Amino acid sequence: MIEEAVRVILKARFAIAFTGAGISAESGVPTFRGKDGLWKHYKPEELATPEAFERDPALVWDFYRWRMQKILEAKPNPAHYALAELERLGILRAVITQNVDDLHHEAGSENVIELHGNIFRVRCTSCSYRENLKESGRIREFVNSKDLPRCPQCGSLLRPDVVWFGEALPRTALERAFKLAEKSDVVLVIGTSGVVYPAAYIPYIVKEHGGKVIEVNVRRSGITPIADIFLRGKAGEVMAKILD
Ligand code: BV8
Ligand code: ZN
Repeated sequence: MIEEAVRVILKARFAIAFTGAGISAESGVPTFRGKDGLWKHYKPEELATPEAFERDPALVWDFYRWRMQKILEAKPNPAHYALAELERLGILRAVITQNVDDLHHEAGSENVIELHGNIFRVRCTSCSYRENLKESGRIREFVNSKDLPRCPQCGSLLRPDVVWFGEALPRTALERAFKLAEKSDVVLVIGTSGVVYPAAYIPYIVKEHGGKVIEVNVRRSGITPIADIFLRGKAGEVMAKILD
């Protein structure tokens, strides 16, 4: 099956990757669903929604600070590096990710579309202030502080620049992702349960336009029914083999 997948990828006219939390599992970043998933201990509705932030911003900030800390300790794994290498070789045109952990950038991927935002970016709940904490060097200050972060421009609460349930995805990112999917003849789907929409449409759009779907996952997912090739296994291990 791996040889078949390599043949399809090498023959591709326009290949993209679509990734979820599973690609970062081997980097030590907790996934959302599944046996040790985040949502086991927390309910998404209690944390990743505008209502939750409205009701208890301190609880939501505790959750995101905890996740920022986990992600800061994480390094890209061979799956992230393999996608960056495939892009460098001109085989992969873009990575469309649901992840907010910035590990694709860290691994060297250039053309990354973040459908659900980025945990290291914050934005003001009132004015247009945005800050990339990695660029401003304020991550440590943010992660270690116990107070609610305030906007330096207008004093209102800052929030994580990620997409919560019930919120629209960033329009430009979503439009770019849909356009790329329409043009793709191969999509490499790695580590997603394929249950969150509209992101999960991406592989379906490739399929509808006659493209091939190659899935890498440790178990079946919402995408497996349309997968032309299903490579059961850990993303890091399978992608390392594909690159060989
Ligand atoms: C929207 C970001 C409308 C922040 C996340 C009721 C009200 C409102 C909306 C809805 C509703 N009911 C349904 C909806 C739609 C909803 C939705 O799809 N819900 C699902 C759960 C049913 N979608 C939304 O709300 C979206 N917005 O619809 O707005 C709208 C439109 C216009 C105008 C206004 C409003 C917003 C969705 C984005 C939500 N944000 N998080 C943060 O990260 O904290 S969701 C969260 O799930 C993450 O973003 C994550 O990326 C995403 C998907 O999860 P996965 O990445 O797939 O991860 P998961 O843990 O599920 O799976 C991991 C997979 O990896 C598994 O398959 C596992 O087997 C595999 N794996 C594990 N280890 C490995 C591995 N594979 C390989 N190797 C390994 N080692
Ligand atoms: Zn402000």
